[in-house]
Amino acid sequence: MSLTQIAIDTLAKNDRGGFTIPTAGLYPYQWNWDSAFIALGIATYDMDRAWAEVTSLLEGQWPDGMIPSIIFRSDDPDYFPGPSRWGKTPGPIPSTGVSQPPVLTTAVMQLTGTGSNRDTARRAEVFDQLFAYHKWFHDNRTAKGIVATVHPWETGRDNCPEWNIGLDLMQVAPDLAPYTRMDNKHVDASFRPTQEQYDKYLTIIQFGQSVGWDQRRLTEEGPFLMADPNIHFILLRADKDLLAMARDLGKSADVVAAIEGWIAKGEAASDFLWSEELGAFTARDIRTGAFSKGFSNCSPLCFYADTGTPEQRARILENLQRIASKVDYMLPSWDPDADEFEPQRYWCGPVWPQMNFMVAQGLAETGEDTLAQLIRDDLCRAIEKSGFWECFNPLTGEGCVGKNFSWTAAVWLSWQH
Ligand code: 9YW
Repeated sequence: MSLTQIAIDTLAKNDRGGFTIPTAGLYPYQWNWDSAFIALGIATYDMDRAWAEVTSLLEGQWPDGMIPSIIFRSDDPDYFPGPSRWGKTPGPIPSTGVSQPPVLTTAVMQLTGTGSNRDTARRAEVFDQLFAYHKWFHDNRTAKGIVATVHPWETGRDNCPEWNIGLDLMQVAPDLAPYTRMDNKHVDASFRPTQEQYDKYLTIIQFGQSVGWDQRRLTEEGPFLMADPNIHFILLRADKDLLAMARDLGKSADVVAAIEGWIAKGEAASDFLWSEELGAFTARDIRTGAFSKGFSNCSPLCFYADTGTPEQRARILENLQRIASKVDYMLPSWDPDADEFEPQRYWCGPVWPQMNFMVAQGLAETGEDTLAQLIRDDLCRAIEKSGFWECFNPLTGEGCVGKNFSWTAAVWLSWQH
């Protein structure tokens, strides 16, 4: 059977009726940014079903505009922390209390086409909800003028070493309620975050619950507060797409001006994330100003967001060339020359399909075609060698963590059409 057919079958098996789970067992719910990539993959063969992926995700939007990282339409004992651990949340469907990188608007732009064939009816159907989601980031998840994150899970890059400087400032809650991890029952524990990291992740959840998931209080008073280049660049790109959508739909001058303001704020914030020492955009602790210590796979998303100075972009390209000479499969999630590089441990080294997708798109859009092609080809080689895994060892191309993974199948399909 062709890999394209296996990809379609993988997405069909992970379909739970209008929404798609990342993979059975390990992740049995709908995840926010996963659904955006999944929609792009499904759109290559079934546009109506692809659109349902978008609208089902929007069904979980909170009254304050947030779209949570996970929507719990059931309570699956195989997953922890599920709805009972997150507690009562204000949304229409039980959910987590943090968000994820807001790639949805850019996916909607791509799904609804360009030129005279564009689907303005579908854009109009979701515009207000997308606007409210972006507004939530700019109003409720902003600290010192920078879009912030309050939880490593919100960044989509759970245990990336970027978060260590913020986690080191935190104490595990002395009254942390006991719990049993489920992730390590499904997959090799050496691929997953450590126990101390999990205790801190759960400590932040306990804090969120203690303030009734008031998102401003979580941002201002919570135990963890960092700026993330992943959320930053994805939101900046999405703000630009939202602006194009607003103009296309003839939205009011106030709406257009609000989005223009968010873009100006985002452009200014790129410099905040720039580490001159590393020649990279890195995470920073917002309270202390400390930079993280490595080049990650979201550093080159400056191309995707079309931001950064020519000098900054040139140094990012130099770093990419250096890293390409160290690994067999681009693009590792953490710098192979940095101390905490571990080629099999989740966000400490493995190649992530959705990141290669966005990085390659940004490089291609800005004329860096050779690198874009390398980043596409290397992921395709890893898939051809190992199958549709969640992520891949950048030294060997072996699959890591979850099998039969939806976004890997979706990225494959997006690139075949
Ligand atoms: C977890 C579903 C999610 C992704 C995240 C990834 C992982 C879940 O899986 O987090 O329990 O650790 O880090 O980006 O959305 O695919």
